[in-house]
Amino acid sequence: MLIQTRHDGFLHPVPSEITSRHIYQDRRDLIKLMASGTAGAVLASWASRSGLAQSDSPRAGKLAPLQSVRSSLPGAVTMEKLTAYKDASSYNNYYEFGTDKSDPAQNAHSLRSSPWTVEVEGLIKKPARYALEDLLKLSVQEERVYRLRCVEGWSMVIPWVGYSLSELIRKVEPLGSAKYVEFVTLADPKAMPFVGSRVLDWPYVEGLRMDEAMHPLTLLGFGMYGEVLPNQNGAPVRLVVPWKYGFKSSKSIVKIRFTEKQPGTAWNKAAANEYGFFSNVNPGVDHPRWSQATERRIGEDGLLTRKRKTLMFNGYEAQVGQLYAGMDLKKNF
Ligand SMILES: Nc1nc2c(c(=O)[nH]1)N[C@H]1C(S)=C(S)[C@@H](COP(=O)(O)O)O[C@H]1N2
Ligand SMILES: [Mo]
Repeated sequence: MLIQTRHDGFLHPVPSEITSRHIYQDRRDLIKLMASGTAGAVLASWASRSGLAQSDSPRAGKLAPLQSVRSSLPGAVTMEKLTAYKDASSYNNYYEFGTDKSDPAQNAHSLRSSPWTVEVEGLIKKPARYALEDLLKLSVQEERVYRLRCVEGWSMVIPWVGYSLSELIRKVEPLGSAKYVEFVTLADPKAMPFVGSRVLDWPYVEGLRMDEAMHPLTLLGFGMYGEVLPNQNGAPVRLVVPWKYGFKSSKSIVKIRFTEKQPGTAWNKAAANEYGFFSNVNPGVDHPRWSQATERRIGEDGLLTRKRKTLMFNGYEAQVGQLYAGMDLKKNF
């Protein structure tokens, strides 16, 4: 089924793969934007997105829909072709469920993502335990189309649903002494066959500097492709930090802790010379065992497909470059 959007020849029909609820919300946003006079750019993006969607529909699965509005944040919606849902949900890193890319999709059905609570604690005025339902309602759910670049050399373009982590951080009122944020993820040996193995130190922990955590592009994600997250992508709540290597985007978060000292992180503990705390995407700083200058976009794997050049900060330099002004990024990799 095709849903006709506008008839001035500017917009294309939108295929039904994008849920009608989604379209409806987009149209409402569009009407608001038209009233505010900023619709031009959005119309252009709409046109190209629907055109791309037609040529390669990133068909979503059959999970619960998660309503969202398209983000208007600068840099939050790349116009690149979306990775197919099938690829984004079957080629994963989630070591708690195994180390092969296909393991998480095969094994993560044992993850019970409901009921779920996230404890927020440490150097804040308002420590709290958030039930997932309350966390979901804390702010407006936005759709953000981010590139995600894995440290292993592949990348995807995924429409995430969530809101800026900064919304939650403001609510809990960090103390002046809070310099870092630590993200602790679920480590349930009953549900997760590799917890207990010696590949990594469990639970999987990640961390950000306070200004990175507060950056509006840092997303607390609850969904993708207009639906709640599949388990293998980190249900029910994960981080998405688009200018950093994928492993900074911790999945299935159970605790967020504000600290004065830089937290130890899973991959840094496993191999400090290979994975630094910052892990910003940087084509100029190679991994000790491979180059980071290029990447393979999942879904573009033809024989003649050229690798893509990896961009500084994964292409988000205009938005986040300032965070690292004056820092030696070869040392602080
Ligand atoms: N808890 C947890 N989070 C994790 C990982 C993991 O093994 N465990 N892998 C990371 C890595 S290496 C990547 S590339 C991304 C992959 O996210 P995706 O599968 O949704 O694309 O998740 C990150 N988050
Ligand atoms: Mo990764």
